[in-house]
Amino acid sequence: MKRRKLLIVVLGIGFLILITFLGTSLESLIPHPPTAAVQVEQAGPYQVTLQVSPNPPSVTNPANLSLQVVKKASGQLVSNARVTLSSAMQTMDMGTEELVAQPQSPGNYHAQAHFSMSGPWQLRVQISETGTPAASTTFDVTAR
Ligand SMILES: [Cu+2]
Repeated sequence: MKRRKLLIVVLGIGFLILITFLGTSLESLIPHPPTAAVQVEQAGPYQVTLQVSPNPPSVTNPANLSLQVVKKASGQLVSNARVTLSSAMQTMDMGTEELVAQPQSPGNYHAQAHFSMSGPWQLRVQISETGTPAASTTFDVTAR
């Protein structure tokens, strides 16, 4: 009787390990459809348009990220903001890459990010203007 209980416990633990393993490997096997090349998100008082080029970004080369920042209320281009980006893979901990986007033309900022593995990534964009609290939002970017 005691042996039987032990067997059940061992089988139970084995089953849990198997399920966890399957869950993890399935997550990396399931193809994620590419996200849109142009995406729009709201961040506090701002509206942020992200353009990823090429899309989907390739794992071998850095992708160009263009961001346009406008005031939600007025549609006015926001030119003197500090725009920082951080990218992290959604399905595993591969660390976080932090970047500062460089101003290009009024309201437009540019950065290059390397999505070094195929799958879903999350890109956090933070916008701060002097005298205004920083606002942030996230974009999903699927790399291939
Ligand atoms: Cu990864």
